[in-house]
Parts: sequence; structure tokens; C-alpha cells
Amino acid sequence: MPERVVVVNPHQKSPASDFSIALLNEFVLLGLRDLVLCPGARSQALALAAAELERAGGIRLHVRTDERSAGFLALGLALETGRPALVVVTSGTAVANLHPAVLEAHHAGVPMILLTADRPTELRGIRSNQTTVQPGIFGVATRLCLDVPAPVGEPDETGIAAALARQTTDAATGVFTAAPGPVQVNLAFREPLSAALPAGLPPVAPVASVAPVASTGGPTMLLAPGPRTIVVAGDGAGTEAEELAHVGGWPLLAEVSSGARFGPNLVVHYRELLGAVDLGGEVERVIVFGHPTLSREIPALIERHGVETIVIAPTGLEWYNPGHAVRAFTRSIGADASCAAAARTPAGRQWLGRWVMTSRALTDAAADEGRVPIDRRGITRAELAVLRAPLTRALLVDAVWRASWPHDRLVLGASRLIREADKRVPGKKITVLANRGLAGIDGTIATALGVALASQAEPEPRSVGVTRVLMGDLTFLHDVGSLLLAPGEPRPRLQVIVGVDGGGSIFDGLEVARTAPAEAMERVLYTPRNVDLRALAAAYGWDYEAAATRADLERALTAAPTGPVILEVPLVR
Ligand SMILES: Cc1ncc(C[n+]2csc(CCOP(=O)(O)OP(=O)(O)O)c2C)c(N)n1
Ligand SMILES: [Mg+2]
Repeated sequence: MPERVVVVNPHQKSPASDFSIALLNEFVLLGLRDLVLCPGARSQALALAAAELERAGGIRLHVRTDERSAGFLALGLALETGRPALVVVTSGTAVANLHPAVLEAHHAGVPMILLTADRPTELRGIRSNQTTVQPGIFGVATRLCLDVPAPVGEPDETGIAAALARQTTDAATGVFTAAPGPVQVNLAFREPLSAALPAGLPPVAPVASVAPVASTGGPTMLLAPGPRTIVVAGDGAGTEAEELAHVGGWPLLAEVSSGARFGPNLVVHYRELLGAVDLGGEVERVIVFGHPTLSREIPALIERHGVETIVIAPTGLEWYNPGHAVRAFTRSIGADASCAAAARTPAGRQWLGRWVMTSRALTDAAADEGRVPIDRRGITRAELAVLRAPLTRALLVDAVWRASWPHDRLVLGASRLIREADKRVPGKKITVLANRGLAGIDGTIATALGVALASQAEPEPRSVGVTRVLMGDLTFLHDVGSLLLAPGEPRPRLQVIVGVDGGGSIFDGLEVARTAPAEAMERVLYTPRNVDLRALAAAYGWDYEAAATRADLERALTAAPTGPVILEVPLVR
């Protein structure tokens, strides 16, 4: 191969490069650490500045090919750290490919800063190559969208760049709005699109630390004891929901990705109990944290006549309000002193006890059903039979839940498995994340990669364990492109666990399955797919394991992976 001759003109100046270095430098000083980029010519000044900053130890650089993957990777990084990740892309469809992750970030309130390179004004609207209307392309989904004119080398431009970094970081983290989310900085660049950077830029280190906004001051609403109350914790509710349930002595109905699925007040089988006249039927007041999305019973309860609902959200643009039936909304809440005393009265104890005990009885009944009869002669054979029996969704989620500990991370894809987990797993104080903003089946591998990379990042890893992500086969196939990793970048301990049932089996449980013709149902809803995951893993350089029985599964989950691995689990449709 002929050697490439690079001609660098050290005297060439590029305002694009000067501006890009100043901008990214300021982001680093503000405490941003992760930058995801995809290659392109128009964005080269930003990309080269990013490479330089990586070399100087200022940022962790993640290079991807597909902008859709890059967007979701940034989302996962921010889910773990609470800090926005920067995303650098070139012009045209590259920008549009960020849209799914931007929408998820918008609806879930996850900070993200998009640096989208663009043509300068004189090249717009005249059919220039790779040129579209980029400012505002994400519509209402961005907290702030700035169209920044091409730098021309004016002396104050680096100051403008630094101010831009501060303004956009504030907007993404919701400093003034209490609504963290995506921000788009559309950056026009003129030729020369880059210049050689001065060698050996001094290392930059953060002087500030960006943190997600947190409500300050005391609670803005105080609850009095009184009506029969339950606490609901939807996705992202956090530990506050558990604390309030505990203080008030109220049953806690916490979804699996709520961050509040633990504690003595937890009611695992809340769906069944909400349907029972003598428990669900008696509820008079509902306190909601987070974003409930996994059951029909919760919104139905809130919409029921005579039920008073209060919704608490420390941040966000929209309030959860099923049927427009919510009575009050507040940024923070507390229980007044008499709540704790009321919780200790016989009536208070009884209310909580009935929920918790009934739920436990249902757990025990389910466990008895699966128990192997102990008989002197048959014990070994029966046990072996269980270990060798094909896996069910229940066995799969139970095993993954049992294997997960506080030093691990668990990401749950949309569809059946997260619902199965929500219906059955016991309380455990572990970090569980899911993209429930829009509950898409897209970007799940990339999101989990972001969580894994951010949680395991040296030198002070936030997690010394494993990140596991559990998803259906269509969800996996939707995001196969995210398996494409850059050589030389860290390979996180990530176990991608795929429940393979040949298609989208969630639709089998919907009303439509009873009314649609079987053939059409198969063709347009279940959408059968049959892909060789082992070959895919090999093609992308991932490790691969298959677990067809409980014994295989236990083995695969207990042997901690040393890098990224796909674990295929066949399931009966
Ligand atoms: C981006 C996106 N497209 C389509 C959907 C609708 N959808 C929800 S679940 C699902 C099927 C998921 O199948 P799979 O991942 O195999 O899970 P399973 O239902 O089989 O457990 C689809 C297509 C969605 N949520 N997001
Ligand atoms: Mg499936």
C-alpha cells in the first residue's frame, strides 16, 4: 500500500477549529465528560477538537458510525451519570437520525447536547449537497435550539463559544426551567473546515461539576393522614416514593424501573389487588411519583370517580394526568407529623397489612406451584427435570433479577419481558433503567452500552459489576447496528440477554389477536423473524452464549462476563 502523504500547512488558520476547541474546552471545564461522535466532513473541526481533548485526558470519546446509535448511546451515558453527553454529527440525514433518541430524552427528561454541523447561510436553500433545514428539526423536543453563524475569525469568537457552552449546559440540565432535556446547537462552518491544531494543547480538567437539577428547599405540599392512601411509583420515581410510603404507612405500588421497588411496604402483585373490590375498591387517595406505563390498572384507578390523586414530579414539562383526573400537581411533597402517628393506629396498620400480606400470599402461591414435590426416590430426577426444562419468561426474569446486585446495572427493553418482571419480581434495591419516555423498541442495545460504559468508566468506576440488558428478539434486531464498536475503545462488561420467541409475541396477548385473521396477525403484527444471533455476534466480534435450560442460564448469569456478550435464550411463543 502506498504511504499516504499528508501535507499540513501549519500556517493555515481555521476559525472553525478555533471555535470548536474553545467550545469543547468550555464543556470540559463545566464538567461534561462524554462525547459521542459520528464522522463527517462538515463536522471535522469539532471531531478533531474532540480527538485532541481525548488525547489531553479531558473527555471520554465514543466514536460511532450510525447516528441513531450515537443518540441512544448518549442517552444511556446520561441516564447513568445524570450529566448531558455531547453528540457531534455532520449535516443532512445524519442529524435526522438523532431524532428517536431526542424524543426519548425529551419525554423522559434526560439531558443531551447535540452539536449538529451545517452549511453557512449562503449555501442553504440552493440545493447544496447534504444540506437541509436543520435548525428546529426536532420541533418541540428540544429545550433550546440555537442556529450559530459560521465563525469568521473575529477576536471575540472564542468567548462567544465559551458562553454558548454555558448557556446550553444550563438549558440541557434544566437549571432555570427544572426541565432537563435535549438541546440542539446547530453550528455553521465555512471553509477551511479545519486546520492543524497547535501541538500539545495543555490538558484540561473540569473546574465545575454538572449535576441534574434537584429541587431545593422543603416540600411544597404536606399530606395529612386520612383517606385510604396508596403510593404509586412509576418509571424513574426514585427512592423518595419509598420514603413517603414508609413515613405514611401506605402500600407502595412500585414499577420495576421505578427505583423504589424495595422496602417493607412493597406490593408486588398490585395489578391483582387493584382489581379486588375489598382492596383496590377501597382506595381513596393516590400519590404518584415517576411515570407509570406498565399497567392499565393504575390509570384506571386514577380515573375512577371519587379517587383523589396527587402527582409529584421534581422536574419535567408535562404532568402525568390520566383522564385529566388528577387533583393536584407538585414539585415536592412531605407527610405532616400526624401521618406517622396515624400509620401506627390499628386502622393504619390494618390498611397496609392487608395489601402487603395479600401480595405475599400470592407470591407464595406462585412459588408453591413451581415447587418440585420432594419424594425420597424422585428428588434427584425431579430436580434434574426442572434444571433441564425449557425456559419460560418467568424463569428468565427471576434468574436475571436474582443475579443482579447493587453494584450491577439492569436495563429492561420494552415489550413483554419488562411486564413479566413488573408482575413478579420481589423488592430489591438495585439500579433498573428503561426507556419509558416513549417505550420504543429502538436503541435498547445502545442505551445499555451507554449505561455500561458510564458506570464502568475508569479511574473511579461507579459500578464494579455487570450491566445486563434484557429484551425481546425484535427489540434486539431493531438495534443490531449498535453492536458495531470502535476498535481500541473500552469494551464494557455488558450482557445483552435476548428472549427469542421468533417475533413480537406481545401482540398475541392483545384484543386484536382474538379478532384478526390468524394469517394477517402473523404477517403484520407478530412479524416472524429468524436470524442467527451466533453469526451476528461473530460478525460484530461479540462473545456469544446460548441458554436453553435453567442450568445453562444460571451458569451464564453467574460467570461474570469480561466484555460484551450476547446471551440467547429461546422462549416458547
Ligand atoms: C420503535 C418502535 N416500533 C414499534 C413499536 C411497537 N412495538 C411494541 S412491542 C413490539 C414487539 C417487540 O417484540 P420483541 O422485542 O420480540 O418482544 P416480545 O413482544 O416478543 O416479548 C413492537 C413492534 C415500538 N414500541 N417502538
Ligand atoms: Mg419476541
